[in-house]
Amino acid sequence: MRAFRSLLVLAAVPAALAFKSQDFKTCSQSGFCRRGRALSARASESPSWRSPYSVDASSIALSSDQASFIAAVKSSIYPDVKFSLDVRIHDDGVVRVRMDEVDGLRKHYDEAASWALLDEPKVSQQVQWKVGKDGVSAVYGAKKDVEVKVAFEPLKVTLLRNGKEQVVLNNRGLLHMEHFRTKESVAKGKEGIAVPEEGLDIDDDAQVVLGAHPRTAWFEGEQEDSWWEETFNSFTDPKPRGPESLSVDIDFPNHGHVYGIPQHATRLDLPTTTGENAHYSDPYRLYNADVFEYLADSTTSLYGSIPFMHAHSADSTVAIFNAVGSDTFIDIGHPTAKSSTSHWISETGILDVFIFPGPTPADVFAQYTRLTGTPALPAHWALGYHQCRWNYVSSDDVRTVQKRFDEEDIPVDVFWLDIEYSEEHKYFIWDRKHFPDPVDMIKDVEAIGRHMVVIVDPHLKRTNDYPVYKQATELGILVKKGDGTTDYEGWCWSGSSAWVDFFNPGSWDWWKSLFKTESQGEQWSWVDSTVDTGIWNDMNEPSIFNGPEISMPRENIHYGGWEHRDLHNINGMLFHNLTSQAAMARTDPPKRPFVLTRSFYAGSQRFGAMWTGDNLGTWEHMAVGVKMVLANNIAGFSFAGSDVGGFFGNPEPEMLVRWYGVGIFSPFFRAHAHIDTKRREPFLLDEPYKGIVRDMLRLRYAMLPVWYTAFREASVTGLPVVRPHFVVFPQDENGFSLDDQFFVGGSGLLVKPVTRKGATEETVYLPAEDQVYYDYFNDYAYRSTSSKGKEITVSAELHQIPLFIRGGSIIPTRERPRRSSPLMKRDPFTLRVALSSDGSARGELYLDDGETFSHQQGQFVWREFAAEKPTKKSKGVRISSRDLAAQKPAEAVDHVALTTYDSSNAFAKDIADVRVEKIVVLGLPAKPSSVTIESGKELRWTYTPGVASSDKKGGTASVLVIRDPKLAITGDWSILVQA
Ligand code: NBV
Repeated sequence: MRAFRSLLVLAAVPAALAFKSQDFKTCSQSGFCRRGRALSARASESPSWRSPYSVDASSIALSSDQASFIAAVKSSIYPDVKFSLDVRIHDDGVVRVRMDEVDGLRKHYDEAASWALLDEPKVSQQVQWKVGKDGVSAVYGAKKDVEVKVAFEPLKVTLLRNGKEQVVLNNRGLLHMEHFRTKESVAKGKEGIAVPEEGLDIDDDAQVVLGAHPRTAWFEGEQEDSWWEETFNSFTDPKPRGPESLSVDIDFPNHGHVYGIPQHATRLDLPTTTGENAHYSDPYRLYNADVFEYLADSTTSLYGSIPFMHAHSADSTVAIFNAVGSDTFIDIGHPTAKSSTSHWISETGILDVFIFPGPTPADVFAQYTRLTGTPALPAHWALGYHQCRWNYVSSDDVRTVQKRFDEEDIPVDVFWLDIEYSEEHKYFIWDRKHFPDPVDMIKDVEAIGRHMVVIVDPHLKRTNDYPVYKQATELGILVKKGDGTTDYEGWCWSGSSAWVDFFNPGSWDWWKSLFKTESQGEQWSWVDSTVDTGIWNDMNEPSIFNGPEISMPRENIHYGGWEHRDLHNINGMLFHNLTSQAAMARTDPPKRPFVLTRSFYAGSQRFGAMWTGDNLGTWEHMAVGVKMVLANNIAGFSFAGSDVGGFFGNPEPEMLVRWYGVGIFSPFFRAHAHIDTKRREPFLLDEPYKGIVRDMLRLRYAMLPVWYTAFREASVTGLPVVRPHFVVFPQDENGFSLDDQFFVGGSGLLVKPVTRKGATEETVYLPAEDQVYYDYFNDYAYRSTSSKGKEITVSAELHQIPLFIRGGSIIPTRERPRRSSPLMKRDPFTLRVALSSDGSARGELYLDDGETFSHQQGQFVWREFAAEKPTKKSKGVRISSRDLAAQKPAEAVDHVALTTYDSSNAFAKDIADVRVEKIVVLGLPAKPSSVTIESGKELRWTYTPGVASSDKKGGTASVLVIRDPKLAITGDWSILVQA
């Protein structure tokens, strides 16, 4: 009945079911992209092509501290149009290059960075620009090895390290900012330029070369291609402002790999879109879109956009962030195996590019997240398992599902409600027939520390009996049609709908007040929810069934008079941002909010989690989901996952089991399914599948300390929670294209989830280093060598996941099976000490209350475990625990640099009785003669010697198990193993 109801809604939606990838533009169907690519084609066909843009040397104005400069830029093509250039170097060496049109007919959208950035970065006081004859340059960096050069003619910005070019802007002369013009001036031919019959060309002196039969044409192409209007399918975009696109080439000489620019369903090491052997014919597109049944291998745009790209080689990592919020296409090429090119074509906006000098991946993460923010430290429970479905249809349904999990002893932390909880898709308003007791239902779920997440979509049903819509209308905060005054109306789940303009500050406090769980008097608020209810933001691209490309008409008007086209890619982030603030504003002091978003932009990592949208239940989607999560992680947004099981379709048990194997190693771990699919909660599986999934879930829960510790690190340093090989081993060329195996934080855990049907074995690449890698489950020790790394083949039957501990790591786990993560709060720890080839190891553990911000006031525990040889020649080991927080208080937690740390803070005291119950030492070279704690007291232990393989290249490691050493997890201690 419920499914039927939603199908009725679907049936009422004209185009809803038809949306397929052909409903989205390719480059050749998009005027500005055609113009951008045509420019690039003309440039590459003409050997004498030179950029028409140059800096007017006489206009250079250094700031009083000489740390930045502005200059006038002109184009030889349009001598009457003026541009300004602003170049500055931040404290941490990041270079920002801005160029805008001056005194134009209108303003280009220049606010993208202000939404993405945490705050205005500080300009370095150490840098001094030198103005020369041909350009301006600055040398900086601790070793004075970085140089930025801004060449005057043509305009070119180059970042060099040790004299070597790393990033070059306008290297190929594709920079072009279409100036604003009027139809009239164009009609009069006033702004035309003369071009020869054989096409436009520019000689070495940046002069337009006139052919024998000149005729008027445009730098943008010989015709006015989609300048004033553009039709796609049945939609016509009136483009009232005319052409205003922006093209810029950004090249990375000396870097053979580029990564990033999520979200695309493709490989991590981005394949080419240009050049003779281009892998894809269409550029990567960034235009947030709800693509129905998206392809598992494509450059088409998806739900979110992060215009941030890494370029990598064995000796350097650099990156760029192109702060633009409009539709953007990106061509990628590798003119040689060791260099990369990129060409960015955006519909609107100013040039605002940040260049990150690296030189390592870790440096780039620090530089990028200093700018756009580190991922928020999630609530601890949010790292548990999330059970979702479109839809759990009633309170009873929710209660039954929860009961079944408990009966089968399957751990779960969160139950989700999709859109059918609401009355007529008026979000916040419960369908009382099926959910008569929402608060009681939520409280039942919360009883053992579990949580509910409820969906709140951005489309508001246009009916005055919906207080949210009514108030938004009265406040005048809805997105307007192209006329700038009439509220825009579109079609979505709720039928005829309107959208709040979150760019309007007038909407912010109102939106926050809606989520208050106490009555707000006149003002409507969500009293039928709890302060711990998590929120799910879907459809925020925005998805609009009857809109162009299933979204909002580009000519719609937002606050400040900006067109939707200017800020389309930022729109979803604002909804997420405000919802996350609203969730936080429910209590004082606030709790950490949990808000999941489908649409995102650079900076979204500050507001919660994302998922990869409506994937299909296919092996290809399972595999590409891993790559997409990695791509998001290296783009600053770590809290990412894909729908386990696949959203569409009915996965067979083998596929579902493998998908759980992927899910338990995703930062965000949620199973979800379309309304038309069969129920597939893990308790419904037959044996052996059910048992395997239960074991996998228990493994996830056992490893929560590792995940939480990784999230702490991400929230402070910006290092991703899941890390591909190039991040961990930036010099190991064999790993640069690897995207089906990865490391979990800095823990030393290396995993390769199995995503192939019928697999019984997997090959795993062990990085080029002299190191031992231990199989997590059977302690087999594989040795890798520094010269070339090693490919190993391991058993990967359905119940197995290739998982290794890198020698030199200490892994803290909690091994008692529980029904939910809050029940583990006082559980003891196991430490797995995986000795490196030189007999040492280290690891970290971070703990706090998992739900408030008290950690920012020093309420937390951050420990370091170390294993070292007591003496150089010893075959034994000393294992110790020390207080990392006391050593590095300033680096301990996000957002505040603590000056001191009090190890007897209330949180630490509260868990003072939490013990280490077991220590497992892998790879000890000899049987111990004694195992004692400092006081000399002998501990209980057993030792199983290692067994060398016949080729002596590996073998099962020796295992020493120390039982119940009666040590506090918060305490300083050391254990001496003598051998
Ligand atoms: O709200 C219904 C679904 C949701 O289950 C899914 O996760 C979202 O990605 N939503 C999309 C809308 C309709 C999808 C066909």
